[in-house]
Amino acid sequence: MKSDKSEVLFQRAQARIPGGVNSPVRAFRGVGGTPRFIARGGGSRLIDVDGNSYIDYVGSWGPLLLGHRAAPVMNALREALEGGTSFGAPTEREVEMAELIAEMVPSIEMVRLVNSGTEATMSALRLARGFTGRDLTIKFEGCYHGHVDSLLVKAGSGMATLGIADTAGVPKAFAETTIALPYNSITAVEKAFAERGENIAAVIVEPVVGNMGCVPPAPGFLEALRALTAKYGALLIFDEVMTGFRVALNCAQGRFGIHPDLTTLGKIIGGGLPLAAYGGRADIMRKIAPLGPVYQAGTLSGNPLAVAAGLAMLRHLRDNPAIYDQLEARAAQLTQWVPPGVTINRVGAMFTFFFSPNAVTDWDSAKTCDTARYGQFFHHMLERGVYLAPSQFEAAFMSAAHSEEDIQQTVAAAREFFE
Ligand code: KE4
Repeated sequence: MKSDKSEVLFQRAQARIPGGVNSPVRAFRGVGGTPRFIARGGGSRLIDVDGNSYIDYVGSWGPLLLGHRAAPVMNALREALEGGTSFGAPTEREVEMAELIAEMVPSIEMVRLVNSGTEATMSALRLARGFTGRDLTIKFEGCYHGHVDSLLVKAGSGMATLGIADTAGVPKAFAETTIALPYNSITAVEKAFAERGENIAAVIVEPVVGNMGCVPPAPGFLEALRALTAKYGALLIFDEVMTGFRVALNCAQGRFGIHPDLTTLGKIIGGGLPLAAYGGRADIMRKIAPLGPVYQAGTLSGNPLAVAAGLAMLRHLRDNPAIYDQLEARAAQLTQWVPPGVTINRVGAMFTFFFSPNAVTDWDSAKTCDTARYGQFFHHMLERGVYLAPSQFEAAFMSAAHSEEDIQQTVAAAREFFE
């Protein structure tokens, strides 16, 4: 496949944008080669500036559960555009969005809209500290919660891809407020609480990890987090920016039957526009300004266009729950054949082909993967019109727009690599 225009654009981009991209994982550093510059999307497909068409399993890193240019979202945006782009004042749509999120996620009694997953987790963490009066946070190695200073400790996603253990620029004092533990290790969490429980404000967790690749919670792990946080008076924060409305209509918390104190949401709730949220118990959320002493704000928070897209997305999912049966079936069909030397983890419509013959249950096992071979696989698939995540340490996403033919083309291309 020709990539001439992408190569020219990448050269120009690198002159003015660090790494030529506005988010590190897009730079193909994890797999090598030139990132494809995208001209447009449609359904399950991306079309790059050279006119190459790809079956897209990145889906903008999760938001596009309905595929590109989904009719409900596009129609809502066209209508909202007639009214303008931003007001900096409350709107009816924001009330409707808050009510809809509370209806669809029972643990969320009150919610605040923000513009990115990072803002959501940063705000949720500040709120947890303000509510408990404590400073420490437990997170898990290989989990990524956005580029929040104190959470860029043994983080996944782009940091795992680039092999950045801990980012520069974060004061030691900030990093020291974070206790990073192995994912799925209940004993490690019990020990941390036994030793420092009275100073721990919150545990923040990806209830299904996407950011070291897809890693499901071990049986009992989420339940243990719920019990330990309750026992020690810490808050349980489910970071559902990726899993929210992805792994089930009622999110990971509904799929696994856990009631967190706070939840962060993003990606799907914006339908591809910049929209995220944090919410949970009303007694906690009432600590947020202007009601309480924990400050958080945003010029474009609750932006009319983003909320219109998000409302259309969530209403469509609520009114068409059978979409999740289709997503589950298509993702199961795609991951049915397990290539030799590969481990596949899948929860609902998110999955990862790990280039390791061993089980992948945490960061220590994920990082043993053969990332060079993953890079070869990535380019083999790209050349055959299949666009996977340009990193071993990311999840792949199925959308409702992916067809039987897409799955068959993908499996055929993968089989060719291993034969
Ligand atoms: P954003 O600030 O990128 O909107 O969200 C941060 C975030 C928070 N929590 C979870 C569980 C997330 O997965 C993310 C962002 N996910 C990555 C993909 N692994 C975004 C892609 C990127 O960084 O370009």
